[in-house]
Amino acid sequence: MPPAICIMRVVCFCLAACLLGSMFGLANVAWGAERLRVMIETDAPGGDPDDEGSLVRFFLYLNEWDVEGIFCTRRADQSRNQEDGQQCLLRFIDAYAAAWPKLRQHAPGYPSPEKLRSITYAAFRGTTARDALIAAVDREDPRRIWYVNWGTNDGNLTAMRQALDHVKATRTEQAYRHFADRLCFSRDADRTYHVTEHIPYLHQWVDTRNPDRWYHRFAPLTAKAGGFDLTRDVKTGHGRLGSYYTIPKEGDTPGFMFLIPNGLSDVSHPDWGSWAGRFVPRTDRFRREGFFWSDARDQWNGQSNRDNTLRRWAVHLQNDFKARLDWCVADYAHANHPPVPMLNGSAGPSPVEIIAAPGEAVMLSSQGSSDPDQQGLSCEWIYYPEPGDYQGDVSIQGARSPEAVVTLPGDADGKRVHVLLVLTDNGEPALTRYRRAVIYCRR
Ligand SMILES: [Ca+2]
Ligand SMILES: [Ca+2]
Repeated sequence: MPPAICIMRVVCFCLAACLLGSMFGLANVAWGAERLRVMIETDAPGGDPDDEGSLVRFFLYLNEWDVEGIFCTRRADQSRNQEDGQQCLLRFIDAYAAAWPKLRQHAPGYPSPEKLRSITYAAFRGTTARDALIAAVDREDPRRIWYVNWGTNDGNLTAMRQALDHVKATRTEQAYRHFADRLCFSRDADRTYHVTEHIPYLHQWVDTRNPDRWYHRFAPLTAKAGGFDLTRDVKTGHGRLGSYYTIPKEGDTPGFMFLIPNGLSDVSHPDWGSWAGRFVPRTDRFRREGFFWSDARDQWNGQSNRDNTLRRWAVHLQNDFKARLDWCVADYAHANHPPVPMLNGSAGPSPVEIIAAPGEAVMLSSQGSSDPDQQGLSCEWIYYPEPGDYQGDVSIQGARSPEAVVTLPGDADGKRVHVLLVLTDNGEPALTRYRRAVIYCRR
């Protein structure tokens, strides 16, 4: 088929896929359509100072979401440095305030320090945190809230549990279940002061901790990726916020990394892969539709293991962190900004859905992709079998060209094939964004 006809066919199929998406389970794709509502709960400044590393990274991505709550669980007598959790967070917000004028030059959407102060709550004292969470869930907004728990201090109830307990005690069973269904939860809930008894009613749950302590793998897999150097790239020369970074562990970081709309992640599909790794449906007692945990494996560089689900993106995510630390202190002209990929004429981070017949050649094009710094761009097209349901080989011609041709196997009828566009600029550090083609093979 001549390329022009093939492109037209792909465009037509894209439109058809949009119309028919729900038939194929491809509806409800969240990216591009809306900013996520996000809340975090942190046990900073605990005996383990790793939350303070995660906080540095989290603050640098605040432009990506509508953050509506920061809940602190440590009392002063439970902290390692005599400040309670709220005081710790206010200290971080002061450091963010110093960087805010610069950050705003680099990307829209960074909330004001005043806004952040107004949504930072002490969950260990009174009912203000609980009530704020309830009010946010009750607010008229079609979007659900992602509640990312970075650990709740022993003996203190998580704010989410306080809210759910209260709603359960004061509303009808139906109203309680509706309330719980407005929440998506990230990280673990194993212990009783977490939300185990409410878990069955939550809309979605991505456990970035279990099984086998996946959260302990973040630092070993990323800390030195691409020559990353904590002292040089974070703790010195990048302002007060970077200087607050503690230890390279960031066990809670995966809890929000998969929420970053970089074209790779899709919150509706944690099993598609992200900067937190890839997640699969649970197989334990919490097995239920919409519940995932960290038990995926990727075949990559000749090996199949769980680390690959994160390791394959480690350089990209650390370079992105590095650039954002530069944003804290540099003017726009003296820092790098990520490229903006286009896939088959479509902008935004959402996947492009294509329907094509088995045996057909599908053209994928990055034409129209750009870089805000006018840097050169390199394209890579990756067949990513694990998120799809066709496990055999798929050939890609032009895998390092701006346009590629994917030949669908003859025996892929009824299967979905995932192909990623990985677009990297040649700035310093080199930055990467992605687009995903989900090709549904159908005769
Ligand atoms: Ca923690
Ligand atoms: Ca750039």
